[in-house]
Amino acid sequence: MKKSALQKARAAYQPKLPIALQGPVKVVEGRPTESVADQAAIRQLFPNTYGLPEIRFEKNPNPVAGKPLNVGVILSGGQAPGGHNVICGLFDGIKKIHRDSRLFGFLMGPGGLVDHKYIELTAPIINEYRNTGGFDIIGSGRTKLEKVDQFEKGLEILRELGITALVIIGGDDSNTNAAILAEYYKEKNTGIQVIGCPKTIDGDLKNAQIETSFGFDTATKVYSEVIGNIQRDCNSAKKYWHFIKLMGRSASHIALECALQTQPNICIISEEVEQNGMSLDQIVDYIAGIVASRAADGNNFGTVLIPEGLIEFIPEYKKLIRELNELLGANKDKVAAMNEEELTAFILGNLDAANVAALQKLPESVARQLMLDRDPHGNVQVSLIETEKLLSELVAAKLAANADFKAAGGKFSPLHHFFGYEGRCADPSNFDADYCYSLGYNAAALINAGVTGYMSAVRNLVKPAVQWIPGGIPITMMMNIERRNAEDKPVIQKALVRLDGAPFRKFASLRDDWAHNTCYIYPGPIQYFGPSEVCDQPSMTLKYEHLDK
Ligand code: FBP
Repeated sequence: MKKSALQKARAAYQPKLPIALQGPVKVVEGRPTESVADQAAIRQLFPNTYGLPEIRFEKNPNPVAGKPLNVGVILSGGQAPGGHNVICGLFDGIKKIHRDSRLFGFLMGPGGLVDHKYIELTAPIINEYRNTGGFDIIGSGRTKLEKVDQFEKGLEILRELGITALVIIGGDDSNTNAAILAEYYKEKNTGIQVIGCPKTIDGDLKNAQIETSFGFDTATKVYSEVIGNIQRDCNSAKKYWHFIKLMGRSASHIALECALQTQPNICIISEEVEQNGMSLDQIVDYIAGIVASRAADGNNFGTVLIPEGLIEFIPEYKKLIRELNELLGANKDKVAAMNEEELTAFILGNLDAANVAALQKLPESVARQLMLDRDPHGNVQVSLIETEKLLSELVAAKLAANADFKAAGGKFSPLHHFFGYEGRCADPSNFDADYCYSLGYNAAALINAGVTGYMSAVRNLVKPAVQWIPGGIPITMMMNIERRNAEDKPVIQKALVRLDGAPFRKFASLRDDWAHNTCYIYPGPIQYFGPSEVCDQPSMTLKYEHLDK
């Protein structure tokens, strides 16, 4: 395979490990844990894996010889920079424990386990993928592992290959499934351990124990580079308003991080919209007000960052989505047999009148997305909703009716962008390269420690990598009960932007200045070689959150 000059140089990068993982480790157990909420219900659902202690690894001055480990690995869900390094770290970790250890990769996500599609990951394969972006080493998929027959099919192939531990690299939904699988395999006494790894560019898999999910750092740096470039372009020609939608599902972490890095004129934070009960019209008013005020100063240009999940947080649409989810969830079989026309008629005939009205106010394409498209975990596919166009059209209509805007010579020429896929497979930043490699290496240590139902956790991330603290967190500790597809389900609690958190507070204290004055920052591309303050900085979200600790 032909390689770019950077790819060749990057292949030689040796990711940094926490000092504790640089040799044999010993396990230090914390106190028994409780789930973050709904303790009685979670305990009942996970009788074999509930309440386990947190684990920390420390250097072991008296190591014992390790045994060969046969391990399986799965990449689950959306791509995130650094996934390959998790696998490389896992491979190196199990080989360090015993040179005869073997790693098997299940192909195209959890479906590979169920369908028995796999490859053995050997050193020549692993070496091709060190420090590279993408999930192409084994592919990824969104099959939801939740049924007993899937667990049993998985068990067949795990037994056939002599695999005694499975590592699932995924987001909140995939790690929830990892916990369910761990419980099942423990209950059945299969001897198979299941370990999760916190992946997602969205940054919403974090809590008191997991400081950040991997991929967030690189993806937001890529988006911020491009937003910075757009800002420089728009500040040069001074004639366009750029409406930029950013991935992130429900949470606005990506938009907030990019705002902190680039200082746009406007950034909407969905969680704030919800807290303030803002209607779509009020959001449009807010944006149009800033466009008009900049126009009055002769600035007919600007940037607006929009989190992709915004619509789910506008109260009238939140209500609508909740009723839609209940309706579709409660009629799964009936709905599966309907064509699009029948389904639309069924939905419109069964929603309450206020929700039908809310739906009918939306452009047809947006209404269609809300009604019809769900991913296998039941999430609305917000990345497909063109919120950036919806908002700019409504802002244009508002400004057309604004006499002062016209009198001030105001002009409004919007351009639209959606950044998501551009950043998900970028070569990992040094931070993500080190973090991911450490997560994988740490997962090997968890396997060697014999635990199951744990998430690989590496903490103290604002410090240099050698000072990071490796260990494991029982996944049940992060769980609560939520309503999904018309049923109460145990799930890992999603982390939304906290309005009382330092990253948001910083943004809120500066945004008026950014709106009216032009304060753009141009972060430039990710740097891999050079001074540490340029190459090794963690995200601003992580740094500000650390101030809250
Ligand atoms: P995960 O939650 O699986 O990490 O997905 C991240 C994400 O990139 C979201 O930001 C986005 O909404 C979604 O995937 C897009 O899904 P798809 O890759 O199926 O188009």
